[in-house]
Formats: sequence, structure tokens, C-alpha cells
Amino acid sequence: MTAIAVVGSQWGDEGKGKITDFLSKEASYAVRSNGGNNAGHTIEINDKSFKMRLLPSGIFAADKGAIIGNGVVINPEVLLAELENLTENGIDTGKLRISNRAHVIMPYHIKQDEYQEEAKGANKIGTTKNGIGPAYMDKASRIGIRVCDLLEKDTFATKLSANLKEKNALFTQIYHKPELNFDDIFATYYEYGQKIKKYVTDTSVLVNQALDQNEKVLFEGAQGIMLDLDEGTYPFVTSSNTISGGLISGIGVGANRLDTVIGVCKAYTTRVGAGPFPTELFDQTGDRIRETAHEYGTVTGRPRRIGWFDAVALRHAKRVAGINALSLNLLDIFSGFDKVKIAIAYELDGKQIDYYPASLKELERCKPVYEELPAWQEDITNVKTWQDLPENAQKFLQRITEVVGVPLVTVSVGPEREQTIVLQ
Ligand code: 2SA
Ligand code: MG
Repeated sequence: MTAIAVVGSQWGDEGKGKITDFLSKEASYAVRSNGGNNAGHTIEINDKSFKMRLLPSGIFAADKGAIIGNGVVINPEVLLAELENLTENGIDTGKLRISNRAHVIMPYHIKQDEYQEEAKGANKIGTTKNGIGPAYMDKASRIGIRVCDLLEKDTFATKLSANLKEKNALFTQIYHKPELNFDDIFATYYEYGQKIKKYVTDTSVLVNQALDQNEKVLFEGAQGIMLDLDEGTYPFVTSSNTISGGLISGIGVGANRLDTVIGVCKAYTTRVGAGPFPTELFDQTGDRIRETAHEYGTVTGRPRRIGWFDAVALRHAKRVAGINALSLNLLDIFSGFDKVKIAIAYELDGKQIDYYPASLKELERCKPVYEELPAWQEDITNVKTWQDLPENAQKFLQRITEVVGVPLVTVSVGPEREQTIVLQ
């Protein structure tokens, strides 16, 4: 197996970092190809932990380096701060490569994100306000500024000037907000470009070369499948393709390259921001899971919405992303619970359905059909093998495997690297 993708199979924050960390040690390259600094992961190295939003988790471990592909939207200020922090801690970042085709998040994208959300009022998406959506909007409408454009002074000036004209009209006339100044942005961002220049190349060439030589490449998905622009709970989604298809178009390799797609999930479900969530818990059980598992956003501190494991969503994720291996985290949270539930289907207008509806109105009417299983009282945080798991924990996992239809490869029983049961 050479090309392995790790994707979140729920709504993000599934704990993809753990398996990514594990796999990146064997990889030539660790690649990010979607999203931007709306992602967030913590990486431990030499007893220090680093919070990163844009750099691939595998930056430390991958043999030949880490790659930010063309599908990523890059905030250069955030990128440079992450790099500086690593350099200050004596970590070599020289092996990073950035696609010349990646798009740049500009200050007006961040403002536009903020103003759009404000204008939506009660209907807001609950974005991370990092300018992700507006940057992808400009990419799709063919006015985006790519990394290669940022490096050409004339091209950058022409594009920035044209874009600012349009954005300033939007800001002043529609949102009644102040204009942004060309000179400030131009000077600052041109400088950013010069600082990242040494990392910039055609990253598709590098990745394809590695794959041609049968080297391992790890594709690190950001967010989760249910936040995919096409396949998620639109419009309550992010603006990139989080499915495995998005990971290959976001770096520039053929669709036939990917061997393994590992879907990461939790033993329950979480979601941040607005949008449908059929198995959401509004009771003490939800609060208990939130507190036990510290389900609060890493960056914003927002409490995450909590729900039972949703096999309907997981099967949807499996289908649209081609997930062929499952990695389950946070099984230990259910120690001491009386029972656990798995939604195996939905009931919609009196009929049982096993697919994820596209219509938000239909989704609102969906009631989860639960299977209830007894939980376990034992602390499992030191369990290392399947055999040592309590019988009820084994049954819960077996049932998940059956109803999702994908084999489990790892089960995590705590945050530490060693607290992982490897199954195959
Ligand atoms: P945006 O800012 O336009 O992408 O927001 C749109 C919606 O997408 C949600 N969103 C997220 N939800 C959970 N986790 C996210 N990122 C993880 C993190 C990283 C990960 O730890 O921060 O798992 O890869 C993330 N990013 C965006 C957001 O809440 C809106 O609902
Ligand atoms: Mg996260």
C-alpha cells in the first residue's frame, strides 16, 4: 500500500491526529490538500506540544517532508507564525513544500466571512471566521490569488487592485463597513510571499514521483465527510471537498492512486457550528460525554454538540469517501455508563430509511432508530488488546463494524500513543 488517506468520517474533530502521527512515520510525504486554518491539531514532539492549523501533522515525521497542496487555502500570516514557532523550538522546517497553485486567503476574505455570517443572523453557518468560504468563492469565480501570483509583483498588484475594487464596493454598499486599503495589503502580502518563496514548487510532481517509486504518501484530510461541500449537510458545511476525492484533486494525483481510505470516528458523535444533527443529545448524557471527553473547541473553546454514534451518517461517509478501514477513538468515555446507543436507521414520516436525506426539511423530521447496548463499568484506559476489552465493549465495537460495514483497524482508549489497540 502506498497511498493512504485519513479522513474524518463525522463532522470533524474525530481525533485524526493520532493515526496520522502513527502513519506519517512510514511515509515519504505527509500531504494536506483541503481546507485551511479552519483545521487544528496538536502534535507532541520531544515532550513539547505544538498547535498547528495549516501545516500537515506529518511535518516532523515524514521522511521527505510535508506538503501543502493546491487544494488548500493558505493564510500566509498563520503559516509563517506556525513555521516561526517550530524554528524557535529548534525544529527544522526546511522540508516543507507548498503548491504554487494553492490559493491565498486575503484579509478581505476574513472580513467577508465575518460580514456574511453577521448578515445571516439566526441562519448563520457558525464558520470559523477564517475566510475559508470567501477564499474558495473567489477560486471558483476565477479571481483568486494563487501562491504563484503572490510571487509575481505585477500580477499580484493587478489582481489585488481589481479584487479590492469589487470587495470594497461590497463592504461599503451592502454591509456598510469600511474599505480596505490597497497599499497596506500589497506591502504586507508581497513580503509574506517572499518569505514563503523558498518552499514553493509544483507539489503534484513531487507526490507523483514518490508514488511512481512505490513510496508511501499520507493524505491528511481536514474536517469531516459530513462537512463536505457536496456530500455533507449543505449549506452547513465547509467550502472544500473533505471526501477522499477532494484529497486527490487537492494535490494533483490520479483517482486510481489511492489504496486505502481510513475513516476516523469517535464512539459517539460531535459537531460544532449550526446544522442538522439527528442523534444530538440535549440531556445529562450529552453533558456527561462533553465533560468526560472535554469536548470543547481547541481554538474557540466552543462547547461541541454531542450525540450518539450515527451509523446512517457513517455509511454515507463510507460510500462517498470510499472508506475501507475504520479507526475509532474515545471508546474509554463510556466506562461507567449503563448503556450506549447506536442509530442504525432513521424514521422519516413513518417509514424507516437507511440513507442520509439531502433535504434539510426531511432531515429535521428524521428520528433516529436506536439500538441500545449495555455499557461496561471497567476502566479500559490501560487495555492493550482486543481480548482484554470488557465483553460489552467488544460487542459495541462488533455492532458498529456490522452496521457500518467496514473493518476496524484501530481502537483508541486514551489520548496517549500507547493507548491504542491495533486490530489488523
Ligand atoms: P468554515 O470556517 O467555513 O470551514 O466553517 C464551516 C463549517 O465547518 C465547521 N468546521 C469545523 N467543524 C469541526 N472541526 C473543524 N476543524 C477541526 C478543528 C479540525 C479537523 O479541530 O478545528 O477536525 O480537521 C472545523 N472546521 C470547520 C464550522 O464549525 C462550520 O460549521
Ligand atoms: Mg480538531
